[in-house]
Amino acid sequence: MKQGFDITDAAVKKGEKLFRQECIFIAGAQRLVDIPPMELPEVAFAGRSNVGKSSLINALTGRKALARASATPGRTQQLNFFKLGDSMQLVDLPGYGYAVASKTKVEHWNAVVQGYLKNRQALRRVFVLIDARHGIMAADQETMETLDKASVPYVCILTKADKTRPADLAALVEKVEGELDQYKCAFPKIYVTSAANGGGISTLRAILTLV
Ligand SMILES: Nc1nc2c(ncn2[C@@H]2O[C@H](COP(=O)(O)OP(=O)(O)OP(=O)(O)O)[C@@H](O)[C@H]2O)c(=O)[nH]1
Ligand SMILES: [Mg+2]
Repeated sequence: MKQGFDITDAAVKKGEKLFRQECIFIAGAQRLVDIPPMELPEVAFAGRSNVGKSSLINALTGRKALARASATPGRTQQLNFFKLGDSMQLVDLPGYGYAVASKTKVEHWNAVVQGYLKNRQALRRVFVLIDARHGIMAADQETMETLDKASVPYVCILTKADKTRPADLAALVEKVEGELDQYKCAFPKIYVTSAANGGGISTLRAILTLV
């Protein structure tokens, strides 16, 4: 078991307080030039298409449809910026590895997301979401390498934990944490969540107070 954030009762309470603030949609950017000015510290949610980025933002904010989620991959087609009180901005990124979209579209999204991740000075931390049934895949590795090169710290989050058996989940956590050793800017410990049953959400809220 790797050393993680210090999630005390006080940190959990602080996290709940952080997310009791209103969270509002402020902008959707399809191109780098459309990205809103930097006002507050930002945290972004990255990951393969359908991994559960939008659902996780909804679970954190306690809103059912703040970020639009869908069973069909490729739902989020722009960078969506949400302002959480006066504390921070949450950024829902389009997913990568969405094979059904045209090649031109995929290349465009990759360029916009990569451009954002590399150049955004307000970006404090990225959550790289990984499906608890699949582990780290090639597209995740590429993102993590981009973040390493840009020196942006990131935390890997396993999503959809409700879809796995506890023993499989424990084995995957160990495997993924082992793989993270080779990534310079990855937080060594990973966190497990389920937007479906709320597992891990209060811990993640607490972690967000430490940004
Ligand atoms: N069982 C379960 N399903 C989930 C969970 N999180 C998301 N889903 C489902 O997975 C599908 C994709 O969720 P989204 O939140 O839209 O995924 P996304 O990563 O935003 O996808 P893109 O916008 O296409 O990149 C939806 O049908 C969600 O209901 C979870 O924790 N458990
Ligand atoms: Mg989405």
